[in-house]
Amino acid sequence: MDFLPIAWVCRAGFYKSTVGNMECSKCPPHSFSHHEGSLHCGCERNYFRAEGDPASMACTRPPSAPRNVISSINETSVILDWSWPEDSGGRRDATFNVLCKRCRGEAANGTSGGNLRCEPCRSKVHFLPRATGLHNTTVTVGDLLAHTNYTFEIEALNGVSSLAPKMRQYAAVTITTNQAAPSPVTVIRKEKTSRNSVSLSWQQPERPNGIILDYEIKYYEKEEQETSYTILRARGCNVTLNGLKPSTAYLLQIRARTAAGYGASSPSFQFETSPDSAFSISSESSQVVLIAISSAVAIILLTVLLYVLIGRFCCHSKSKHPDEKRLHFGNSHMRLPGIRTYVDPHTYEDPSQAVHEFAKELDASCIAIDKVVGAGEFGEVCSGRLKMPSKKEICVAIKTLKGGYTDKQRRDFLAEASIMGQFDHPNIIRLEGVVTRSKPVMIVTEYMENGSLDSFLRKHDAQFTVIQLVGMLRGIASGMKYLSDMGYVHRDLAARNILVNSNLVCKVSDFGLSRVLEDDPEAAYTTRGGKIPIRWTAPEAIAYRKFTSASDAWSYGIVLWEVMSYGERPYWEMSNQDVIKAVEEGYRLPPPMDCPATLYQLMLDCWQKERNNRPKFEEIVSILDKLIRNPGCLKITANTTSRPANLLLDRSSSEIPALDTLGDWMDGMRTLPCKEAFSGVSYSSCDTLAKTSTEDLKKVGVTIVGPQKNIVSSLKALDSYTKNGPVPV
Ligand code: ACK
Repeated sequence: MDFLPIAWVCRAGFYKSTVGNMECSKCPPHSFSHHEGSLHCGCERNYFRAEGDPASMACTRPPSAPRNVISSINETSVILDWSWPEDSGGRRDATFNVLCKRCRGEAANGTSGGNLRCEPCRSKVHFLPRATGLHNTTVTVGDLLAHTNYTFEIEALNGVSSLAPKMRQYAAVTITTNQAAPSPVTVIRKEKTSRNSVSLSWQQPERPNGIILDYEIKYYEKEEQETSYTILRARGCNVTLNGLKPSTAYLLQIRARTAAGYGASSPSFQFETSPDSAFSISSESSQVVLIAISSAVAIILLTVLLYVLIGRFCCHSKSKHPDEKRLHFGNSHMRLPGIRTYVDPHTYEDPSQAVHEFAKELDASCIAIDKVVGAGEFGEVCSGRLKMPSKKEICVAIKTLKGGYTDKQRRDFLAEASIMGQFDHPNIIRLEGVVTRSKPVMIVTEYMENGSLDSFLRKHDAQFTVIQLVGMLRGIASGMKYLSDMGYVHRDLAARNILVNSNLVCKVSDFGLSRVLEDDPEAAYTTRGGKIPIRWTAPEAIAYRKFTSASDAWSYGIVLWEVMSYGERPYWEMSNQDVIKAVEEGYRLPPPMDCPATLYQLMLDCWQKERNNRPKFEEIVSILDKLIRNPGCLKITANTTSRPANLLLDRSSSEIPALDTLGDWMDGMRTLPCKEAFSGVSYSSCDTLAKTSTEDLKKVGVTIVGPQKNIVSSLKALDSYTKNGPVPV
């Protein structure tokens, strides 16, 4: 510290930078002077004065980290946006540096987390406007590699940051780039020329951005200037163009194709065919040349033949075309000719390719989010509007993927869209598209005004006619028939996964593979490890994971029960273990209150232990159609007043209860070993039941005389009921 030699010295906490009679100044913020006569004030700990800062200026410190970093990925470029640091450090000269790192390992997307090994990005990565000394809070980074993890560290700096390297702070964001078309082919070589052919080879594009499916080779006579051209495709990096004119200049362009589409064309490559004279032959040597040509032709023909054969073999063994990657799920149903088959997105080498194969990429600017309507495992479910250019605005539901997700979570989230995008049916929720190139990642579907079927029914307890309920059930069955025809097994069919629109149309939703079950709060872990929604699942699927359309039919029976009981919980508060045991022992849910006997019969058929005896969805649709056409068949209810509604029925019992009422008769039917004999007829024609004789009953094993009589007279009463309305029985 310097001291003034005269009496007018400044006291501690004050300073005077020049000698003279001027007044002492108070030390500016974050500075101090402990001694009298200070010429300037020193900075407090962790505060600094940059070169050129006047003594009157407060001491400052480096800024805090930038905040709220948002990344918007567009194929292989990303726009990074962030907010100013909360603490500027007391200065106004903040700038930002962006450091790019290419990372391998499992990324925790959107954050700096995850288990990543990173290295500095290649010098080819471009920053716009630049990587360092940014005055604004945004930068565009281009020419990244496709499908690659990057971490960007955004550092805030100011005039004193260089004085305190340890205090420098940055925010980090990790992203994964999307798929992108391949970069252009740049190197083309002429291998061989003749008067009417040329052989060429080229180098794979520098950035293939995926697996190159093939190359498109376009060529034309230079003079014709592209008015007519020829296009060839090649799988490898070479081609021979035949049928060319001698002594002619040609221009050629090559472009590579991946699942993301075609890349840009190569610059035009010029070549010329040999003149006619090159192959003109003297009369003396004509015979020799003729022999040589014939041999060459024979060799070429042989080569072509071999090439075709090998090509075919290769195509069969390793084609990557999606049509050839169809998975036939464990479905006992025959594939119908002309009906497309579901493609499992996980058969794609990169499942995120599948999403672009089956789902339309939407521009986030076309979507307006209105409000949050629910929560999914991956993020919020919102309602909103979608306005596509030159299309009418429509209401949509938007499922979002919340930040901080891992690559796997992103893949699983988008797998649902890859699956949904393959379906097109009025009873399957329609996918409008996905947003994957900006954040948040979204799945956009049609909007279903009445939400999930289970809560909708609970809200409207006993408010619908049976025909309305059957109409809803018919829709669900029709959607399920479509799925089973496609070879898709839902595995989580339940009223909570059915959505209802304003016209009471029900649509099957919630698609995915293992994810569906991970996502479902009803799903519980089984002893074999998987997670299964026990109450909705067929015994063979619980016991040994035999999920088929027949196990979906079991679940459909449970949905039928849920619908007819207005959203009651199947098996009430019984534990999952008790449910498994009871079902295994042959017990089944009883008919819901006021449930038409025919519908209860359908439930019981869906719950056949032997899965091949369960009705196919096609049959269920046809049964429900018949019921809708013959509503009289819905008038007989399966209720018993004497038995509590929350007791399971023992289907295996051979004991036939006293059959005093029509309702009791229906109950009796359910407990008979002969029930199967009646299945089918009961749905289609109530008359048929009435024609059943004691002989018929004997044939199906009802040999006890009392019950026989009761059943036959009950059948007659049933016939009369459907024709004439209620009669005393
Ligand atoms: O019963 P909800 O209102 O209907 O609550 C759930 C919530 O999001 C979580 O799944 C609602 N939801 C899901 N998809 C849609 C859709 N497409 N239209 C309307 N609501 C939906 C669902």
